[in-house]
Amino acid sequence: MTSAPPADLAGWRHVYSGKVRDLYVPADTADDAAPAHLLVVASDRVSAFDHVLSPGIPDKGVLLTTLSLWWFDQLAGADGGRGIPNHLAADHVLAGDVLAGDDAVELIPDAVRGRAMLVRSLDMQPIECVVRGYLTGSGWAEYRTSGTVCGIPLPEGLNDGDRLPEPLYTPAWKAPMGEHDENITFERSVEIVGAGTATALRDLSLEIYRRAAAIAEARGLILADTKFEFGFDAQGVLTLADEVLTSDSSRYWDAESWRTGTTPAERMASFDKQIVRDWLTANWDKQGEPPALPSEIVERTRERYAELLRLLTS
Ligand code: Q0Q
Repeated sequence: MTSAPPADLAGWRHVYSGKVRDLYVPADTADDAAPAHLLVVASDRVSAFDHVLSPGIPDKGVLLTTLSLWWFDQLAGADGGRGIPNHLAADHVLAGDVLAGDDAVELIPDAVRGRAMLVRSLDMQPIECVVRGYLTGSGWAEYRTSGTVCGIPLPEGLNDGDRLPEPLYTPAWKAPMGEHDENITFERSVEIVGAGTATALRDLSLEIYRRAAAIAEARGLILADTKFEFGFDAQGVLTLADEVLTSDSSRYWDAESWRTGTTPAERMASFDKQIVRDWLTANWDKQGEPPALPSEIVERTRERYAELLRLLTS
């Protein structure tokens, strides 16, 4: 289980840790240089309410990375060549090979095989591209008080878990590492990245959501909401980056439960951290450090991650 600190990886230098992932550059990268490739490593760490929880979820890193890789492939292979370009290095080779242009960088080390992505280094855009197909979470909280989501007016009379009339693009400005992202309007995103890029981010995000939601629906799942990150590659192509459509970046519900359930909890039988969030809400006053997760919650969460992967990819 990898809730341990970032691994020492031969050929790579650890440069940053988020709550649940660690970022590496090739070991011989000069401090002021921009490498051609990066290694994004997913841990078994799980976070909720801005805290990294203990213990980690066994195999979470592998389960979520496997799902991300599957989605990148699904989205890249669209009909008629309208695939979504992504940041994965060519054919995502395994350890033992070498990569042209990076001085024979040792590729994905055995220690993180299965939970690491070898990616092309992009000029990342400071916009978290959130798409909401259903009303829940922070969107439901805002709607209850103001009838809007991220300032966008919605019809009256919607309930928690309801499908929105149309998928909503609700961007956030990516604050410096460790600070909170800030919900912004599309117009504000234009001010930050320019009209062309802001429009491309919106249109790509809505297109990817629609394609992914249709794929999920065909497998009995609802993609309630998700978030994407993009960057420009060396050829100036806006490219899908980060992780994609995992339980850490998305909410998935069981479609049958959503149709037949009578309470929000029944309707929104999640495949993400909701089990953890619900347990913490019932067992922690949100003050100080959160309590350790009981083994039953850890195992149920692991099972949901594994079930989501099975439902989508098998
Ligand atoms: C990049 N991150 C995420 C992160 C903490 C990863 C920088 N292709 C790329 C990517 C990607 N993905 C990034 N930068 C340049 N090119 C991704 C948010 C944060 C740990 C791991 N940070």
